[in-house]
Amino acid sequence: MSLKLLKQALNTAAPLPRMWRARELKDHYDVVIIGGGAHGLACAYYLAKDHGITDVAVLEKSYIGSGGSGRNTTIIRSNYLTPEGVRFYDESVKLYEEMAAELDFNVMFSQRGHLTLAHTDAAVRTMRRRAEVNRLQGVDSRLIWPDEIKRLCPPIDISDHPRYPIQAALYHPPGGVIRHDAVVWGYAAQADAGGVHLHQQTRVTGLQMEGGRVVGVETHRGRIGAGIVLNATAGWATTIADMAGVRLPITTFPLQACVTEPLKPFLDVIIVSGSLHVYVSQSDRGELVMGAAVDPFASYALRGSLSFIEGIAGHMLELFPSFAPARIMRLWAGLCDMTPDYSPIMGFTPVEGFLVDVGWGTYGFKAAPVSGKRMAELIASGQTPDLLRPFRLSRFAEHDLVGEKGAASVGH
Ligand code: PYC
Repeated sequence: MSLKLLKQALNTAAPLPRMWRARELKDHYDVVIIGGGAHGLACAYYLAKDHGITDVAVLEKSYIGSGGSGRNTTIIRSNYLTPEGVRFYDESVKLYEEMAAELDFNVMFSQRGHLTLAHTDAAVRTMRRRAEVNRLQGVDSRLIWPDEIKRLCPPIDISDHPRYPIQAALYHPPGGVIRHDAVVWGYAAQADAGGVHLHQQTRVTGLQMEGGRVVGVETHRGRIGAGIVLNATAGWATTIADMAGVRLPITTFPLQACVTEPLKPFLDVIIVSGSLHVYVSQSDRGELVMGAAVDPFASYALRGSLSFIEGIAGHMLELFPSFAPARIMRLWAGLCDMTPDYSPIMGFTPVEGFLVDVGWGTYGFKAAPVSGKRMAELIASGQTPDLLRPFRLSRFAEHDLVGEKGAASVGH
């Protein structure tokens, strides 16, 4: 425990300082960011820190981190399939590695290694290709075989008894897990310290347009003028974009996840099976954090379902028969905005002043630092950074897609 924390704990008379303040809503900001998740907060933080742009508001309709940032299964990795994706997520992993020092907040990043299992010849070929692409970009990934998988993960069943025996895995040592709400709180605290206004419980009801550009945001608390508006929402990305008359190629699906009761630590790698549609890691509280494929229908439901529990339990037990006695304690869903190529959309839109950081599917949390940093650079310079160019909205009209389905981890 740090000395600062110990002094605070012993000093019961002085209330703990708030990590960010509630401020008056001003009638104009240079930049208004819609969405108080890790992406919106990271962008606000980097605008202030890297570019001295502090006249910034983050509008969140609920509490910060209440969307995908607080609902994901906290996996960080950069073992993607396309060179564009690998380069982009690799910068994010590097920013995550420095985050605790950068934000002066313990985000509990644990780089314990990430294994994507292959159960078919076709999956082995895809993993081999991913390993090659990763290594060409300087990212640590390699194909490993069942004996090494068993050494890294003793409880896994590598026998030929399961319906889909394990043939190989893509091993990515830098992959890890992190405390997701600490990331949100760390960015929020430092954005606030940099002068950014965080407005929770502030719902956007419309955008104001003048002469083909966006000039303001209507909220249920009143109108705010804005130089730039960034849509950094998930689930409501198309709703907000519609307000500016911008059509996004996005469909929203729920992704469910669950945790078991806490167990003694026994699983210190992350295991993903794209074929069985399951992934699992053990949290520092001992819970098994598990998820599956997105629901097979578009919806905005945030609750878990019995069919999800039945499916995940069956598939998980094929990999880990010893999980059988573990009880599932909680389940929930998050909203995943899927694009046709399973890559996000970042940058300018045809409407002047209206920018997007959307379409994050099932991989948004792991990209928050890099998208925040590079979107801040784009806003400050008016130029699209090289790392973001492949993910521009116009790629769909230009037939220049970035196909990442083979690395999405989760079935879609
Ligand atoms: O892309 O690593 C991933 C992931 C895990 C769970 C959902 N997406």
